[in-house]
Parts: sequence; C-alpha cells; structure tokens
Amino acid sequence: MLHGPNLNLLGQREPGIYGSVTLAEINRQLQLEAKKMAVEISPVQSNHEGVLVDAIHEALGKHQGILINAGAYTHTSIAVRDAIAAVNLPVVEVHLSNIYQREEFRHHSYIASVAIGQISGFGMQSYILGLHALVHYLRTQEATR
Ligand code: CA2
Repeated sequence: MLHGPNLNLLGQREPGIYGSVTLAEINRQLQLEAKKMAVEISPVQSNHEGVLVDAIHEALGKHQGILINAGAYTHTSIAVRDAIAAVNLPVVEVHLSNIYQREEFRHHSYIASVAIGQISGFGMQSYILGLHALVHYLRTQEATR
C-alpha cells in the first residue's frame, strides 16, 4: 500500500474534504481486512516522488500487487507512472474523494492507464474496495494460470 504526499495529514487538517479518519486508522482497517482475506499488506507513506518510485521498484519480487493513492502525484507524475509500467505488477489506484467531481486539474490521472482499475470517491472505503479488487484480480489470475 503506497500513500502519497500530504496523506500523513489526514484527520488533522481539512476534514471537510477528506474526513476525520487518520492514515493510521486507514492502515489499521486495511490490516484487519487483509487478515480476513488471508493476505499481507505493507503500508508506506511518502511526501517524496523519488521515494515512491523506489518503493514501486522494490515491490518487484517482494509483493504481488500495489494499492496506491498517489495523492497529487496522480495528476503530475510521469515518473510514478513509468515506474508502475516498468515493474508490471497489478496496480489498483484509489482516492478518498471523487476526483471527477473536483477541479479540472484533478480529472486526469497519469496512473489510470497503467492501473488495472481505479476506485474514487468512497472515503476510507475506497481503500477496502481497492484491496478486494486487487486480491480478487490476483486470485482470478492464479486460477487461470
Ligand atoms: O482524493 C484523494 O484521495 C486524493 O488523492 C487526495 C490528494 C489530492 O491531491 C488528489 O487530487 C485526490 C490530496 C491528499 C492531501 O491530503 C490532505 C489531508 C489532510 C490535509 C491536507 C491534505
């Protein structure tokens, strides 16, 4: 699970847009859900583009898929996009807010075209739904191999 820039402030600032849930709570709920699904999840948050790129590279050989909320890098980072394309791991993009109901500059995602899918607008539930989507995808893939 990769959390991008400013998401460490969740629950502490701007509750009107992003709600009052903290990043620690999101990670806790994801861990609980992962346990129920018998999978392991390892969360990383960074405010730095290069650290996220490194984490995507390091996922190769270590993790089976990536759940990502790249925050504002969603709309700006060709580097994050290229890293995802390079590792060729299944990626599910998630957003707390519905990015298509917001400012025009949030309507484009560089990640969407290299992700298997995107879940946007369900608050913390976006992460849980994203985890289910990723695990379902991996299990379906395995069954057909
Ligand atoms: O809706 C989402 O999950 C976003 O990825 C959140 C990003 C935003 O740039 C994307 O367009 C949509 C921003 C995360 C910033 O989080 C904050 C949390 C608390 C206070 C300030 C920012």
